[in-house]
Amino acid sequence: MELHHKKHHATYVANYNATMEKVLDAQAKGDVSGQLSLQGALKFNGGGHVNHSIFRSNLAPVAKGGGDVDKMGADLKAVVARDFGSVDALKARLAASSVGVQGSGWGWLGYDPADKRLRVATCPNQDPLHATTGLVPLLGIDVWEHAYYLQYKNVRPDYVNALWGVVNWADVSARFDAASRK
Ligand code: MN3
Repeated sequence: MELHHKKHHATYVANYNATMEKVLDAQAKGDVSGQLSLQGALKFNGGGHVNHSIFRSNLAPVAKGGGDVDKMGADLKAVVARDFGSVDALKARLAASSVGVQGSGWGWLGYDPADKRLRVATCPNQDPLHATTGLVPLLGIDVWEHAYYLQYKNVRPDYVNALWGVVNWADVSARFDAASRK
């Protein structure tokens, strides 16, 4: 996780800032084609930054409540029961979708503001959940190989199952409360 944050996340931030400067430079020159050619890099690096920022606050060491489902707020707990049946059923759905991502990407628990329901979704590469689907991200699972190859080699299911032990349900609940109050 330390390497993941210091190297990978930092690279997305640096590349996003560098791309943004090129966008502004192209804009200053009135170069619309140049601006459009940078959209892919903007989405990839900006998405990498947004996704890893959420991921980082979604996790906590066990000593700080990581993995403790009792830290889940009452409102989120009720909606999880309504939409999935149980917390275990939610975990099973999110794990299966995340493990099933082809290539690199993310699994998400999101909130759909249109019908006020929880959704499990996946995104390829670093596509940011909200900007590309409209779902508000509550809990992200990074299934890029760089997230797990050092500890879990190529065994993505073992990594996803181990992640449940460090999920910060208080953070997931705070995100749900903020999204559902709007
Ligand atoms: Mn990552």
